[in-house]
Amino acid sequence: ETPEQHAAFEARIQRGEKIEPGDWMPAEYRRQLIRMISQHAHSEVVGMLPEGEWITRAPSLRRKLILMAKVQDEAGHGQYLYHAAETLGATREAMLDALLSGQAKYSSIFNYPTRSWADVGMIGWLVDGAAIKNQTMLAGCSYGPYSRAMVRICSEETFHHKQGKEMIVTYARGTAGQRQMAQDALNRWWWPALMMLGPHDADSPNSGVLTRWGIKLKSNDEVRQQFLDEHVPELLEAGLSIPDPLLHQDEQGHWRHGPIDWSEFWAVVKGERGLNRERLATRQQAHQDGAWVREAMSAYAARTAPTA
Ligand code: FAQ
Repeated sequence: ETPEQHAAFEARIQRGEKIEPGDWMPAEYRRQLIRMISQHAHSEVVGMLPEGEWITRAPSLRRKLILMAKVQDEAGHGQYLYHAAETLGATREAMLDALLSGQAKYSSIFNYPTRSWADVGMIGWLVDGAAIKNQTMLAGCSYGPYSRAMVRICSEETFHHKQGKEMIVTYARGTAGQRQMAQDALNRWWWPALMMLGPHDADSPNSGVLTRWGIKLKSNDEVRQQFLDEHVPELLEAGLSIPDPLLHQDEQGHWRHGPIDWSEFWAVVKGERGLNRERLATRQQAHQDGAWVREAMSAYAARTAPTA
């Protein structure tokens, strides 16, 4: 890596150009993107599990069809993202090994349990809502394949967000039991949803370089603020109460939250709290169950490969 190559790269970033797979890039730019995109892919794949558990227990055929389509979308998102990471030289095998062996990170939010049907709606409203805020920003990022994957993923997640909101608003206006179920889901998902957008800016070691190279266009706290300003009024309008006694609006009209329990966040990220072990066991089993498909595909590919 020469200083001239670095200078030319920085100038391209300054001009707002997209960096494409064959282009020269600093090793650290490549490393950061592989880290972030593979973690994101793993999150989509593990993200199928909390909601997937409810497919057989959906309360109507309509809700069941919507949930099946949503979970299938998450699998597709994982695929686009693994492909985007592959354009940087990461291999699918290495990424899957890292996930299955527990070395790789994936979003903290998917280590929380889904205890009731309303959790499915609350994930759509809050988790997809937070993911969209983060990913709309990433759709403008400097790496072409990642930014383009985000455009499609965000449009699909907008449907997920709407179905979640529609479900929770329906229950919030329903019977006392349904209202209680929606409120209970909000009580459990509110803080994890705020945490999933990452540590405060002062405690975010990767943000500096990601911002400088146009990968992150907004900081963790800026995205969290956008999430709050959109979601707080809508949840209150639905008649739900937010489990934060210090939540208030400042003079500029922004919603401000009380202190976040980051010790819980780090314990969940490290797998010391929550369902990390169960999630990985389910993924390992699924991988094992799919072995025959991989073997059949390799055998077919070997048989149909053109002979020299
Ligand atoms: N969970 O320096 P920062 C979805 C780690 S997709 C676990 O601030 P950065 C769709 C971070 O990796 C949700 N670890 O990191 C869906 C780093 O550790 P490392 C996933 C976390 O990268 C919906 C360390 O903390 N979305 O929900 C988390 O600048 C419904 C220091 O943090 C993406 O992955 C966390 N929440 O900012 C599916 C989007 N936060 O790697 C199913 C792409 C931070 O140095 C159902 N990623 N850490 O060892 C990003 O935008 C960024 O990576 C952030 C973190 C914003 C997540």
